Amino acid sequence: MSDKKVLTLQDISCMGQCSLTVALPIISACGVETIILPSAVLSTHTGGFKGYTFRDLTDDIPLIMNHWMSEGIKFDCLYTGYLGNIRQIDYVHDLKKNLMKENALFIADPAMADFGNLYAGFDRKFVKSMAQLCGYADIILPNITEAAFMTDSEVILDNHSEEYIDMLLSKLASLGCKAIILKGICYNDKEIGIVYYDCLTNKKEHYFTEKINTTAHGTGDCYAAAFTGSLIKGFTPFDAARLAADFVVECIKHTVNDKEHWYGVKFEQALPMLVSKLNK
Ligand code: PXL
Repeated sequence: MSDKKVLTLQDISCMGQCSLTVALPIISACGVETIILPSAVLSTHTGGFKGYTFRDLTDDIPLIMNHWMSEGIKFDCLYTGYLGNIRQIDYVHDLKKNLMKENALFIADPAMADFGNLYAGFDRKFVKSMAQLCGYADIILPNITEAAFMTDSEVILDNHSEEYIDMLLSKLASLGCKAIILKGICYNDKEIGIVYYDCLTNKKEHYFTEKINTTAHGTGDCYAAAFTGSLIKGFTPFDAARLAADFVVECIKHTVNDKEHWYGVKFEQALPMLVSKLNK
């Protein structure tokens, strides 16, 4: 029996603890073989550094794909994160068609916005394209801002009502995805949580953790990587969603008191906790 292989397409932000520089170590630490397809190389992420470089690798995507096809290489899971432009989104369809085994899982994290704002360089057209891509996914992992943007809804960042969350879930489901993990749900100011929603059965399961009052970069990427690794290791989607939430809290706790570490979370120090809970 061969071990499962995850292909992940997202950028390398050389400095900044996000996208591939967290996905590869985290999924690998889960014990899962991780194949990377870098969609761009940036000197840093775009969320606070000034004057970053951006080497677009869009044209390499079909070349790398064609080589893998000629080698007969196929994957059990495709996990997409930050994508730099609409052409990259279009190539995801080709990767899915040409490199995935039958019944492979497609996990789409529409990493493009947070705290009510789009990341630098994205516009309405990109959001629309990302929403369409999410329609083809088995599981999508939007935060509240991304969910609201993809469904043309009002962005409400805290004090959520159940009606608001249900409205977002129902509009996201109508994109066509099979399941949703909606992140950043706050029904009160002490807890923050996720909901796992199965679009086929309408089953909804919540999980809450303590809310630490800070804004942390890259936590969505840490969440998606821990979720993907745990799911491929055999956890149910809801158990993987819970473990990923606990992991992110641990990452934030290791970071929150270090004012100089504003650009990411010290996920490395939380990896032992993730691995030990995975192996319990
Ligand atoms: O963490 C998401 C992310 C990934 N990649 C790049 C980013 C960001 C968020 O700002 O700028 C390049």
